[in-house]
Amino acid sequence: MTAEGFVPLDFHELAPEEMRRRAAEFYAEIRRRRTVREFSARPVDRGVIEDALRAAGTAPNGANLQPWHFVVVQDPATRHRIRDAAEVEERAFYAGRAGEEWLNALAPLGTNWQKPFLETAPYLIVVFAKAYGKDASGKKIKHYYVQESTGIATGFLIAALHHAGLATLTHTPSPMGFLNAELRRPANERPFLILVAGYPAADATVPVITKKPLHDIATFV
Ligand code: IYR
Repeated sequence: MTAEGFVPLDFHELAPEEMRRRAAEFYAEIRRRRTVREFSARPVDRGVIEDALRAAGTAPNGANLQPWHFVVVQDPATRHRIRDAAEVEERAFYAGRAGEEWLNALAPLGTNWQKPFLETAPYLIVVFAKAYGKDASGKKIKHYYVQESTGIATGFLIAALHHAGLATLTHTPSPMGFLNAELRRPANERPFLILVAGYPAADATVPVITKKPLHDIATFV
């Protein structure tokens, strides 16, 4: 993990037309990504998940300390318990804990407290952010930009799974502390989100939403 000197950058320069073509091609592919809430139980090759996690692990991060851990949950009994625990929190959230403004913002998405996908989809990837590390003797190692780093890695993971032809759902039961006990993760690991991954159900639908145009999300100065 620690740098051991420097090597030449493995940079592949593209011709300008090729660069434009690839930029447009990537946008065309990534814009088709949709958050899916209805999953098929069809199995997915574990190697695809492993490569997507390897891709996530290449994300830029604070001091290259790689402050994340991914727990891939396939076991049906564990998923059943995660669903039960998540639905307890979600029930309270949708019954009012979220507050009126938040619930109004979510209304167009058609979400509710029920989370059947936590049991249907073949994989739950529980992303943990490691608040600090530990060396061999148990001494704390300070981590930097933990949330940013884990967020970037999760973005890579979502893009990699989409690129591989799978659907995902970023699920954030709130609070998520139960995931430490359920998955026996240490206290320095904080649940970040659950990424549900698999094939969409054959009859899956998604809400009609729009993305802001470039001029609303970017300013060139
Ligand atoms: N955790 C809830 C609520 C939720 C919150 C946001 I912000 C969303 O974009 C979607 C859902 C749930 O998972 O239903």
